Amino acid sequence: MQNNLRINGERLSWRLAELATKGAIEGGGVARLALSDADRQGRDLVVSWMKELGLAVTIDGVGNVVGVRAGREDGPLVMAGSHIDTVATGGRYDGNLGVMAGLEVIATLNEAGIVTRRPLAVAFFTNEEGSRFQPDMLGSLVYVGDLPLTQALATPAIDGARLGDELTRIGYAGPAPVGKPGVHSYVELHVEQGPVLEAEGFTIGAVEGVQGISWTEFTISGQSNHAGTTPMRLRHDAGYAAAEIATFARRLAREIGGNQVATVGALTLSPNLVNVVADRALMTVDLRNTDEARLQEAEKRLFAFADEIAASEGVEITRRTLARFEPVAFSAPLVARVEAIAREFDLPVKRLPSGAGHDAQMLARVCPACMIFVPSVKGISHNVKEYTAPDDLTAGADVLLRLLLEMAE
Ligand code: HGY
Ligand code: MN
Ligand code: MN
Ligand code: MN
Repeated sequence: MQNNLRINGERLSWRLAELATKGAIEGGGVARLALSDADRQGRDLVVSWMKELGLAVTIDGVGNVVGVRAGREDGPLVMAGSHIDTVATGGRYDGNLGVMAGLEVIATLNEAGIVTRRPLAVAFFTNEEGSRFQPDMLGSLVYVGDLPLTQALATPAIDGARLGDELTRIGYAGPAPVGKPGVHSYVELHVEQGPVLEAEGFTIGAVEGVQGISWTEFTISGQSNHAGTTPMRLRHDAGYAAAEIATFARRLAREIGGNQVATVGALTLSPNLVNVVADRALMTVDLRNTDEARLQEAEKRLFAFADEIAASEGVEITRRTLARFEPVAFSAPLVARVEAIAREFDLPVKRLPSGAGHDAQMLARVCPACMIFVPSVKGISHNVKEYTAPDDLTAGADVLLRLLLEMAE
């Protein structure tokens, strides 16, 4: 009976569409920055669905929400999860799919009257994206006990708010303790957010791990001056120094090779006026690589270049690490099961690393964890045009259902 069990794809798509109305933006995307009002609306909707499905809902000190379905026995949780916060130009699938598919699994088991041996859980973690508060995956890092709650609550947002105050403001500062996860195994369904599965004609990705991530914020202080009267040799131009660092980062990615990526996503100049040499620049550089040694080499060269530019332009450059996670390998037996189940369902499946960070990489610190990818159309994500075909959403959720059933017996 259980082997033929499949999820209800229409209901899954319906939930995703409903959730996407919370923080909906032009173009069909979603803006639900962590702990914003839109995030609260999304949280309230998902919590109401968890309760409708009969889950026992707990909220912990950093706002992580876990819905538990009792098993025939007590014990560690077999968990599906992800995040429902988004970037400011987000799509409706990044993170949301893993949580909605988890709820769909619960609904399917409720309908089938199946009670698993181990308890099942569906979780969403606070601030996975790391856009508003850094680091990313902050909530799941606290959940597994590797970031102290007090430190997390003191985290400043890029808009100046304090994480703990925002949590209280939206009513999600919960009583449940953090750092004692009690998870037996963790499976996260997620859109690939890259071009590989679609380009090579695969439906399922058996994700072998997550690449290393290094986020650095540079503050460049120069001297504001008149754009017309100041000779070039007398300038200490923070804007120019920032531009040099940005072009160096792009060159670095090419030179380091492999799957090295480098991104300058945030760059603000002040006073940001057409006729004033900038005296201050604030910029971020996101470096990633599956190979830790290469990632360290990229960081070393970037920091050395920044020191050179500081000296040659006569500006002061300070840097702050916003996030730094080494590459993570997922549980080999679980990755093999994702592959085997996909094959059993006649779904073309490929093993691949994840270019994006995910909560699964934090859960992997405390239990066997894995991820299931489904294709992103044109590899687009962190963009309102993010899209995954309903059949692929359903296929991924069916693989999730089967793997959770295996883990929970
Ligand atoms: O940036 C990331 O990899 C993720 O979306 N937090
Ligand atoms: Mn995500
Ligand atoms: Mn994301
Ligand atoms: Mn992510």
